[in-house]
Amino acid sequence: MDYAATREEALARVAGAQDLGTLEVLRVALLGKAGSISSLLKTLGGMSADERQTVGPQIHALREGVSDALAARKAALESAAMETQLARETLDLSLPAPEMPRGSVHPVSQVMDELAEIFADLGFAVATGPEIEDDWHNFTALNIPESHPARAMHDTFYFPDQMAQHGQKMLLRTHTSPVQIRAMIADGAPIRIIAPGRVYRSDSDATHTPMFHQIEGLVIDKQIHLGHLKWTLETFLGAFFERDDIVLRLRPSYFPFTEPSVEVDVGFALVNGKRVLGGSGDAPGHGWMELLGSGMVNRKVIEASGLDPDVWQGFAFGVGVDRLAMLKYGMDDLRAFFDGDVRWLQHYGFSPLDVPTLSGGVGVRA
Ligand code: 2NL
Repeated sequence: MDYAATREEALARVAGAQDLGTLEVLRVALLGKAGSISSLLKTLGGMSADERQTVGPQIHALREGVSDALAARKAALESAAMETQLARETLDLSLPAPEMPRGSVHPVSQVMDELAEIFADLGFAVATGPEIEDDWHNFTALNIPESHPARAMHDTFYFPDQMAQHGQKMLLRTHTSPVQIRAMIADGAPIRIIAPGRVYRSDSDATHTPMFHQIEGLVIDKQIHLGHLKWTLETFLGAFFERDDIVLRLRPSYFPFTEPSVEVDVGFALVNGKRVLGGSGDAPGHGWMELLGSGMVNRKVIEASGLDPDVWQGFAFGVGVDRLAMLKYGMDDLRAFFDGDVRWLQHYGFSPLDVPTLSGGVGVRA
């Protein structure tokens, strides 16, 4: 039998296959179980030993040759297909990337980040502490007397008596002042910190939620006076509200933990019925808005924190973070802050990629 002719014919058909499908059909027809070359191999079994000696290698060579040709043709067709695809498909690198669903930063978190940024530039560190506090750190150390209304059951969330620790009743902190007491005890003086966080009071209506956010600031050093307090508040409020015309009015007040105590009003203008901070509240069309409480730290509080009040003095202030957020970003209902409605968050939230920086702006909108 003329295997050379069989070989030529098979190679011609392989070379002629124009696509991978045709080539596969051809492979099965030649080398598959019932393929023509496979059938030739089977004829070896019926041959004499001599015949097989001469014919065997020829059939095997035929099979090898055809198999190699099939593989080469397959590789050629595949790379041709790839070339065609690459020529046809183009990547438009100028297209914007598809929008990915992305969460948003809650305005309270945004404002706390902004405040941390502003106060970091004034040399304040951020201090944190437990939300479940004891009676001593929350009240006693702050010179809040046993009879003070803030201590009453109906104003403060107390834990059951069995949960007392070291003889102290436990409660949900009503301000972040205990964080600052702990910081003074742990680190001593001088100290310059802000204490942002959640605080709790038994209070609930349109303008009060049982949980809200507060930020307090504390500076203890030698020779600190009310002038430092006023400058610090003016600088912080100017940076926060991004205005250079913030005017403050300081009024004498009373807090057990400060002496003297100072309530701080900020001047605003009425623009289309909305309050816009800036300018003196005494100017025509202007008014004063009470914004925060502050004062020189009471010497009894400095003493309770383990420091000598004849050496160390300082100022402290406290302000509601939720209130600051509402004033800056224009929300009018405090309760929506804590409803967890994603539509509200999409509207008032901030891009997680917009990290506030003093140079880039602290209130950049998404
Ligand atoms: C307010 C405003 C205030 C403080 C908080 C404070 C903290 C320490 C010592 C002294 Cl450790 N004072 N914080 C001072 C004045 C006001 O909060 O309206 N509170 C009722």
